[in-house]
Amino acid sequence: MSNYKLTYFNFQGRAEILRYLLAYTNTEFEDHRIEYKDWSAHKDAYPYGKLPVLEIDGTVYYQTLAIGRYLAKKAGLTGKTDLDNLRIDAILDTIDDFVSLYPWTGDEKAMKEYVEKCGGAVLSGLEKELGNNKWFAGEYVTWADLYWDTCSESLEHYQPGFAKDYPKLLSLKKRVKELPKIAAWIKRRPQTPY
Ligand SMILES: N[C@@H](CCC(=O)N[C@@H](CS)C(=O)NCC(=O)O)C(=O)O
Repeated sequence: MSNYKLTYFNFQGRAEILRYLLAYTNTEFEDHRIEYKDWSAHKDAYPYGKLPVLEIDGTVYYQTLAIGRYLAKKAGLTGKTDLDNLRIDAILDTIDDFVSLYPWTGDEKAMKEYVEKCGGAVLSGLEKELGNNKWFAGEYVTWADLYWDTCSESLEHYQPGFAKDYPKLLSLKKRVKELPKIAAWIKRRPQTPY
């Protein structure tokens, strides 16, 4: 069995999708967390000075979505066809673009303005893509559903109620959190404010 070590900061953030995917397959992993205040002493040791990274049997892999796609394949959480994957990947990228450009500065005015300016198009687009389906892919769950939950959780922390006008997206979050393996992870994961 391979040895997994996931390194990130001591919060959910970008690494949480990877923790979800590992938990979903009951994969044991070292959940290595660096305190942000200590980061400057470690930064140079990581590819491009960024986290998260996943070490698999001692080899370091980086970029959340690349690692996530690898784990999602193993978890059976990718699309069933190439075209399903094309659509799922587009949703993942849309969510990722939105969170990547979010001003994670704690500056309330900047965060509010960003969601006002860009949030409507993204959130109403995602709500429309989901429609009355249970999952973004339709009948079956994929890691795009999980990514929506983990990313929106961070946004919700900084801007409570940011998705309140999108009930379908909110009920999708609930369904993700009720997946037994995810529910068990949420119960046992280290408690951090976000
Ligand atoms: N696209 C990259 C982004 C990585 C990234 O920007 N990570 C941030 C944390 S979310 C980081 O390492 N920040 C510390 C720094 O840049 O010094 C990924 O998804 O892995």
